[in-house]
Amino acid sequence: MYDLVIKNGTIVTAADTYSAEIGIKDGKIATIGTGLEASDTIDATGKLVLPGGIEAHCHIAQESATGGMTADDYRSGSISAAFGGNSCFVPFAAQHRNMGVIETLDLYDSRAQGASVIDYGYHLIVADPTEKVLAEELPEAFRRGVTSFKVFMTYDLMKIDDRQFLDILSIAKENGALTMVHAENSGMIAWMSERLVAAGHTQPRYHAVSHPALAESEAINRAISLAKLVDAPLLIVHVSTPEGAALVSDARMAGAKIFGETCAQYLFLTRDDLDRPGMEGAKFMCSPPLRDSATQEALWRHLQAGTFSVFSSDHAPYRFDESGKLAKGPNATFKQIANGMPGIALRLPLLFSEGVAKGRITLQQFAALSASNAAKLYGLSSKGSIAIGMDADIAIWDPKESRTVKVEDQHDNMDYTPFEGWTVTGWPVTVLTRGARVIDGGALVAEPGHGQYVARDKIDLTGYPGHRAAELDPATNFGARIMPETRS
Ligand code: DUC
Ligand code: ZN
Ligand code: ZN
Repeated sequence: MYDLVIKNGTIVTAADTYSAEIGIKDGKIATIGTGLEASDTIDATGKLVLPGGIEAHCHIAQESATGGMTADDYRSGSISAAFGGNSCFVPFAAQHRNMGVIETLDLYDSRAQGASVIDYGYHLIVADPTEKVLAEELPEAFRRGVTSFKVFMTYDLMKIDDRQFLDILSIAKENGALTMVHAENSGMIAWMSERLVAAGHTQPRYHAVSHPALAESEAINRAISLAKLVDAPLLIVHVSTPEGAALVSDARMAGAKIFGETCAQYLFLTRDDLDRPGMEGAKFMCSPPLRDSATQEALWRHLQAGTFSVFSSDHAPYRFDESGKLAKGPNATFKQIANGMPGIALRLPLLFSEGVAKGRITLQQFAALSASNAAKLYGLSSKGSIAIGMDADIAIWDPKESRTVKVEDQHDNMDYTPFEGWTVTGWPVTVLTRGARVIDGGALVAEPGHGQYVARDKIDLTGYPGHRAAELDPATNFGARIMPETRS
């Protein structure tokens, strides 16, 4: 009756842990019960059966505004993600200046189609919000199932100003989309960088100095204020400071439609990693930068307390050679080195090992952070849980398996991992996307092209009272209608 049955495992969802069998038919979870029969069986004795991970922040086949290309394409990036327990991912499709949004999505479709082994969607990066983009192309992107738009408050070739930010927030709100923001104060970073470089402080470690914590908290405060003005949903990506996390937490407590994400590197690495000999520190450069151990502890507490809806890798792979980190030579200043590090395969094993195995988070929190929250927030309605009718996107974990991370065991296109030598306990051994094995017993068994594009739904804001700015409310602003109605 079923195509596949998973037997003898312990099912873990964001709500429960229990023993049952899962019957899969036509790529969906058809039943959950006992005594199920099928021609194909997975014996999950001693294993945890979790929703397949959803990696919601990664840079795949993406060129930067200055032309550098990430080392991973949709084939290698998706394979690496799958080995790390993910059955779906949502990389970015990056609009650059003078590019259209639809042109951007077509380009990324051509890069992803036939290449990915797991299902995928895109967040759109908006760097050039022309009138046409705002009026026609963002709504069209939304109709194509691209229901989240990322903007930058820093980087000369990417950043938008506050007025453009308000335009995007309100168009996104009108359509039911979620805006995401890279929140750092551009002027502070430029000012610090100029002075550091002029004084000869050019090594990778000064990257951390050039991005003060205040640059993040100022920008997060401004971004939240802009979102509150128009009562639009906003997700602050890669929050790296306690001050930034507190702003997210306060806004959420007040009922605003504000969401937060943090990433593995901010919990597991510190700026001391940037202070390695020669150019080695370049391997640990990302933006916002790594902070300190007190920050790690504070971010763990926010993760435990629910400030962060999403926990991501921000996989931004640039090799430690002329194609990546060393493109501007071995003596490049920190300003000339690509920002980002790999991590798509280790996000979940690290979270399991340091989080669940060490008693910092529950299995339910792990399921929520690995898949369920991202599915809800990003409109992946058929994914992110183990329930009848959902896609059979499943990761089977051996909670006892212990591994030491080595670059030669990785499946991305990278020549280093920032987590070299870490020992992790708990490992995803089998991964299914829509009922088909992608990873089986630790080996890749799916072909590129197995992964399909997923058109996402609008964001569900049920339960968020939002923020009513008196100046935007016709009842208190002398009847001025400034915001369009939200489409249903
Ligand atoms: N922002 C990201 O989200 N990823 C890599 C670098 C950056 O600035
Ligand atoms: Zn960013
Ligand atoms: Zn990123």
